[in-house]
Amino acid sequence: MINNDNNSKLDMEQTQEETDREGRAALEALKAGSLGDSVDTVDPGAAGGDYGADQIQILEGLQAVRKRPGMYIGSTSEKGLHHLVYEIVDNAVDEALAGVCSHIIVEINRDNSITVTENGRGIPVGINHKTGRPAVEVVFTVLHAGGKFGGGGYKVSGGLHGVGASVVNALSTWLEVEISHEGKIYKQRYERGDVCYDLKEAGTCAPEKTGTKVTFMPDPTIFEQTVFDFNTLKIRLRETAFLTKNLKITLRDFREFPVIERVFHYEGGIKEFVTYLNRSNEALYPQIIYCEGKRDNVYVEVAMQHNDSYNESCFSFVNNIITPEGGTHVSGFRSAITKTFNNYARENKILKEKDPSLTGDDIREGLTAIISVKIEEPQFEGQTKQKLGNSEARSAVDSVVSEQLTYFLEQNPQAAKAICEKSLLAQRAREAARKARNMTRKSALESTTLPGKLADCTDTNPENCEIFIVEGDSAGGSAKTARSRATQAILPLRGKILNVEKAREDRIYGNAEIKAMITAFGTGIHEDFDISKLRYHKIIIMTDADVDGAHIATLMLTFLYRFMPELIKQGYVYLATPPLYKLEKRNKVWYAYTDEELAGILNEVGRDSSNKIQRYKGLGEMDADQLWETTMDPDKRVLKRVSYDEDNLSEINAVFATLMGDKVEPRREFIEENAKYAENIDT
Ligand code: TTJ
Repeated sequence: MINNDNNSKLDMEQTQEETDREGRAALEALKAGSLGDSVDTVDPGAAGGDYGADQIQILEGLQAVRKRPGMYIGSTSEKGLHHLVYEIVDNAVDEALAGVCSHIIVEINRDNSITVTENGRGIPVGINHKTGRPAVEVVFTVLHAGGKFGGGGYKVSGGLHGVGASVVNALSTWLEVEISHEGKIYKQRYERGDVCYDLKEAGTCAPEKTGTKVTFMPDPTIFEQTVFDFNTLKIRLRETAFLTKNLKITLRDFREFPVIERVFHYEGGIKEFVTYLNRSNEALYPQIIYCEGKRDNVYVEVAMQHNDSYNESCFSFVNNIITPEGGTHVSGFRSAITKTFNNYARENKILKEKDPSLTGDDIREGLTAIISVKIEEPQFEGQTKQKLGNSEARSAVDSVVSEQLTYFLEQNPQAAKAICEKSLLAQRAREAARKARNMTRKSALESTTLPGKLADCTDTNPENCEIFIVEGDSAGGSAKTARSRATQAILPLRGKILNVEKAREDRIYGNAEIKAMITAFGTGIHEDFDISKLRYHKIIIMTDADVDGAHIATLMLTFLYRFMPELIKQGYVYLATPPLYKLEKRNKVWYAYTDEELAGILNEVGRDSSNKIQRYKGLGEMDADQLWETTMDPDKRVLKRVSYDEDNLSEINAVFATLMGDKVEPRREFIEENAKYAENIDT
């Protein structure tokens, strides 16, 4: 494949065919890349399981973990399964942070076990005096022993992380650890957390070699499923590498032939993270602003750069763990940049005396930033314990950023001017948006007048209600005829909706299709968003099973993600799956939703000339009865729930920017990377 800069002009030109291919591949890649989808039958109550006092037993050691795995790793879903890997890797990253480990290798073995190898000091093999057992055995068999003995360092103690290697051991059918130390290799094996044999010498190695290797097999009787996802690990390990500059992380998948290998190694750390996040946007200035320092035992690192979009993409981390709800470190960052830019703008007469100050929102328009703090004893607050509470983190970030950003602006007047000018435009646009929004609120949100095109349902209990967002007036007509009037509402959209990735708020509020959706949902948006006002508990995007349909679905998801992310996060958003084929044979009818399914049906009924196969190109080709039967009937349809994992926020954000932005090359790269998942629909 040709890949050089001289060709980039040519690459920008795309044929219609390529654009079409992309449309569909993009939605599939979006699903594969970060927005998971799952099938309708989700029972949120099933995971819990209540237990009364009489059932509470005193459990010893690791048996407690096996009895209540969710308490230690959050869940036994795919997410919990992957936590096992992060738990082991985090121990190795701690070594890297201590400056004694430079390379971590994570391998998915053919049998779906995981091997983590690192070149740190090696877990101590000497006898731990409290227990009389080798320290390594204590690490793997005693709950909350943690991985470290003495010596400060920034340990992870928030959320679900830092529960310790013993939890991984307890939830594995077997686990083996090998430590290289002073020319010897020490080894121990455990099964379901129990020691199989005492720590033994199992070979020799070069005398200067040190390190730890852990291999574990997740227990299939604990987890819903035990197949590791390469992509999930890739996203997380790439992030870990960005957050730990100079650490090299290699990920290999031995289940594939040839073996897949990815290496993540960033000398620039979070500076490169910002470059990566901005890869699909035009930067406003070439520099990455970087601030680093230590105050009050809080180590602060911030990297940022504005792009020419209107979205803010700031991500914060505490001890390498993402904090989706922010906290004191983020408020310190925000107050520092608001203060510093206003000071600069006033001093340089960009803001006149009478001008109102820039708001934080104005300054953060188009800002991509990583805020990373390391702190010895992080305190997490809030309902989900994800919000940093330490007040010293606020003052530390504020101080480091104020000081170094002031210096940067003085040294880089062109970048400073570009940011101030963008912020001023944002200020004006925001004023216009406020007016537009107030109009929207008056004409639509505050009044009870629902959009004219909405065919609402009669039931008023949102839990029972669903709304189909349907592509095109004609399919909308069939859907209105087909629907179950009591609980199903239909909102037809004309043509493609506005790409919110490329528009400022004032234009967005002026868009009729978007206004109709906002009013129909009932929740409002942004700071006015109130999920308790949601009028339907299922928002179902129903588009043609072709390239345009996929593009419209992606536009819809982009709008929802940017304006009402909570709807996706809480699982209210679904994709309908209309069939691709109809097969008629001797007055009987089958519908197939994939090529494989069609092949399966044909194998069953026989391939002969009495088969009448119809390939559906759009919803419009089905009459109301067919549409009901195949796509809308709650008893027969398949819905895909769109969801995302907050741990992957930065990736999801960049994915939308990539899919909906102007740059062709990053989009092509993204789709190619996820092509494995996309190719089967690209026919
Ligand atoms: C503790 O202080 C003395 C030197 O060794 C320190 C230590 O614990 N090092 C250590 C732990 N290196 N590597 C680990 C480790 C690596 C993996 C992959 C998994 C676990 C549980 C620990």
